[in-house]
Amino acid sequence: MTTVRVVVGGAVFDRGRLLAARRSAPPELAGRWELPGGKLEPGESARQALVRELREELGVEVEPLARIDGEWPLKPPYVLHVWTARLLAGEVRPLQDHDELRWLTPDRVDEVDWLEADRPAVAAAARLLSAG
Ligand code: 523
Repeated sequence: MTTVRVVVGGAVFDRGRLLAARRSAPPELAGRWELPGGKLEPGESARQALVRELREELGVEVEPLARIDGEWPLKPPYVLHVWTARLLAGEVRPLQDHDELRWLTPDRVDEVDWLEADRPAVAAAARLLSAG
């Protein structure tokens, strides 16, 4: 039996908008948009991994808030978990893995081409934002 391995993505909120990040690599994912994040390292919690990944990739500090219900399959053995997070400090910049960042209001989240696995969590995040 293979144990699933978690990739954590962040639904980062700031002033009523959701952050979308366009991947620059690998070639098969480049140009698609995601909730930024990455694989958990050994011994790390999802919250810790999210804080680390967003610091590395975007140069910001975030506070993870709550997990969005659900788990979405990626290339085995990986599965995607998504947490909402609040921007604490800094301005997002595409330092690693991304070539464009966009802040989307909830009515506009469908304007970018999200990776398949992210779509249900993006819809849930937009509902949370709309609900205020
Ligand atoms: N996804 C995905 N959605 C999403 C993330 C963060 C990741 O579908 N929001 C997929 C894309 C990759 C896999 O999960 O197939 C691993 O994500 P990646 O490459 O961002 O994880 P890293 O940065 O931890 O990977 P390494 O470069 O291998 O360390």
